[in-house]
Amino acid sequence: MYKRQQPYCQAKSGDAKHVGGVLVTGQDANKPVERREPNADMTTEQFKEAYRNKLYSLYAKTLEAASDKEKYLTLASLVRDEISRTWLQAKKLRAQQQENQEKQVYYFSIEFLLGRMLDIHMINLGLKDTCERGLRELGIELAQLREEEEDPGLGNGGLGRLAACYLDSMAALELNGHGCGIRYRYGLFEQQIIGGAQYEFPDDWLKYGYYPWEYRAADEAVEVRFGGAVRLQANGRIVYIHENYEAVSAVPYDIPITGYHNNTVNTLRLWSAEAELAKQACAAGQTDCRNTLQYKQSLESISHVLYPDDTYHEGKVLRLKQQYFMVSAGLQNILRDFRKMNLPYANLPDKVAVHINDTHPALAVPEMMRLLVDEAGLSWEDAWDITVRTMSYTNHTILPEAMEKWPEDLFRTLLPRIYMIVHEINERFCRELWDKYPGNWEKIRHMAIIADGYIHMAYLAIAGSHSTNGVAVLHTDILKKEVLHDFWEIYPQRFNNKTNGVTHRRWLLAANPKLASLVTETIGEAWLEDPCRLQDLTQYADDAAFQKEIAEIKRRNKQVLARIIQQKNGIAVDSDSIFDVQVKRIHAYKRQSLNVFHIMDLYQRLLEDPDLPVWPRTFIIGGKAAMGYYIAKRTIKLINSLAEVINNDKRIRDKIKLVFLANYNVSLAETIIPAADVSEQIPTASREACGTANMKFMMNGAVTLGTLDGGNIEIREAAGHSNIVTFGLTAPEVLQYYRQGGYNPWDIYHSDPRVKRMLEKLVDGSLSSDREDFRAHYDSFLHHGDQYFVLKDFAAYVAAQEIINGKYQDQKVWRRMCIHNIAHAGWFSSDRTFAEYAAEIWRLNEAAISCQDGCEQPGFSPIAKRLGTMLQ
Ligand code: 26W
Repeated sequence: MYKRQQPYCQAKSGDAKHVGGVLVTGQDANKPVERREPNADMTTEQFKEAYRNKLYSLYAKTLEAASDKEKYLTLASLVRDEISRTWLQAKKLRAQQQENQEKQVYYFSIEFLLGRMLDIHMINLGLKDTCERGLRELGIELAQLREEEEDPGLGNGGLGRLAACYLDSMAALELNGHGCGIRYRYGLFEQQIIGGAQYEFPDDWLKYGYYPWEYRAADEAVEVRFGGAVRLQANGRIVYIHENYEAVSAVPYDIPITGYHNNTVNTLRLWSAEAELAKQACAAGQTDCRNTLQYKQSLESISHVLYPDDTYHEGKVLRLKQQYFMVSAGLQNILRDFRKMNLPYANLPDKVAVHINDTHPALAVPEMMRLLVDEAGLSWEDAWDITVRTMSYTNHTILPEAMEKWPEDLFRTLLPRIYMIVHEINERFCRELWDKYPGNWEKIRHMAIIADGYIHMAYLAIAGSHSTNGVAVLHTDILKKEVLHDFWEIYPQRFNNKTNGVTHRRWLLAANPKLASLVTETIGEAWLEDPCRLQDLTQYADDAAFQKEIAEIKRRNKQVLARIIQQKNGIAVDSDSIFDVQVKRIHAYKRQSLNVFHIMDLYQRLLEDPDLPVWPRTFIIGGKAAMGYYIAKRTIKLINSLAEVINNDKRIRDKIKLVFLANYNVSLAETIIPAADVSEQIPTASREACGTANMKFMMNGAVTLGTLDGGNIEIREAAGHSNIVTFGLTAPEVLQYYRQGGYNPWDIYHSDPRVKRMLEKLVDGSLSSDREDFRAHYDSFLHHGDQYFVLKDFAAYVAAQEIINGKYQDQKVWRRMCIHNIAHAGWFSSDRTFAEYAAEIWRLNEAAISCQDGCEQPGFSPIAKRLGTMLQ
């Protein structure tokens, strides 16, 4: 019989520890570790007092008169005050410790999909319960205010959200980790479904500004130069003079990233392009001012909008400008801070780690070279050695169309000095290859950073950094064996795997508070700091009472989602039906079409036999399609057309419903994922690098229905083969077909009547009055070779769905599967992933590494201990 447990162990003090990311030694070390206990000192009364005063000072309004937006901003400003206090302390400490400041990591990413911040800050600062209670006593529901917060869509999908989860883990692990990105004026478009089709609207997320979550640091602005030309001047050594360039001001906006129950506040610095200098140039008569406004706009357009594409490299010059803008501003800022330490540049790799999140920030390699050679006067060799030891790179996709390569002339025109440096890097790299493979021009041309008029950014990132990692075991394997094989051959020690993770604080504690408190009641709260302790739940997997509580919480989360579906789509869904969910960007390789084909087949079978023994099912699909991605946009239309038919066909007596939820983003995910029974993770094996939503579903007790691809494989290993349902071609089989062919979709068309019937329905008008509406799909499956094996995996997928249907109807079995998934989800916390990056790539906490084999001996800081234990 399970019963409530006491909270687990307190942190033990050692002779060195970290406070706010700074190593404290000697006498201070003996002061007890001041973990930020939940703001025990702020009482509910004090909160209510502070809240009223803040409301008066901000809006001179009484509670009754205030709008929800004002009530939200009042609470958020109170939280900001708390953050500022902690941040100031951390900054002061860091300034004091200038010399032996701990190594800092800077995570460069062109996307950060943060989501809303209020809840996470309140949880991390230990304020949530007090605020929620105080607000309720003031007659205000926190849930009501939550909706007032903007959800900054500064990312497309997996890559951007991963960066945000990592920021949260860096702060939770009290690591000195900072983000560097762009403060886009407009984030990822807002998706509206009109007539079943996707329409895009500007994401005007800054219409009310982003107070209180950002701090403008205008005094730390830097200049970034574009265009112009480079003149060489020999005075003792070659000096490269960049002239007639266009100068843009990069103005930083700092977003505080709070750590969980500690005194850490890290910084996400987002750079905004402002044409301050343009005005000065105009005033100084350097530029003609007639169209200064236009000029100003053209300069500021750099940080105007996020490129809404997450798999197709378009090669637009503005995108290259964005990449250089972010990288140059970030690195100038880092070297400016480093110079304050008065250390030789040779020590830079001991004090700074720069991480390149996919190839988008790969210009960090040549820009660091420019700053070290041109500005700091180092030799090329010294600069290169420092650059390689400072930089590390993560690859997030093997899709050829996503691999960035820039036309040489465009690159040279926009970045003349950087082009020269990349040219020199390539020269030296090819010479290194020549030594290894004398005479083998083919291989050298194939690996060259500059080849066939293009600059291959992945090759530049690999050559210019000491670590290249994939994001799941299978993905890293495919990088080594296939996509980057030649590079793995020459740099085997640089390649490593870091399987993705997600922050359990947002995706379980904040998104599913009822489940989180049941878990804490059952096994104590140790899982909050060490998510692997969730494993203690396995002993309750067959406990009827515990199973009942888990099922009850899921049912209530489903009722919440059902209400939202009613509001947004006007569809009544049965919250006792199986909630079968596929939410992610719309992409052919993610195979939303396979999901649609199963639904079409099930619908057909129900028409033929309305008493078919299937448990009622609600299919929920969500996701944005890149604006120029025709077939992805058609897929959204197909889903909505099918939904129209199914949801209004009384003959199947509401046994199945299909819902497309519009404008899928972080906040919607936080409501959908806790309500899911089935997590659809069905990409063509080998195509999905890892996936991270799959981990979030697992953490919330959904059962994965998936192919053996990316993170699904490791989820199966962790949860156990009987707690997941897998199907379909494996990655080696798919790669084999891509290598040697041998797959003809017509074989399936002719051998499986279900497939034939479905494909004909795409073009016979049963789904849309315009028979051409889904012609592109029909052709992609039959006339363009069904690139992603949708027809090939159809039969296995339908069979797997049958298994799900069977298992769900035995709730004892199903609930055990849910509990095992929650219990084994701890390893997929981004805290574990981050401890690995910190120890194995950035070597942040040398201490942590050496404590892996037993942290008991004295002298290991609590953080080192935490990192050490994480890595066991
Ligand atoms: C140039 C356009 C572009 C933009 C973004 C190309 C590629 C990207 C991203 C790398 C795409 C992306 O988000 N990849 C996803 O990254 C996740 C985090 O590692 C993985 O879990 C997903 O499998 C992968 O698709």
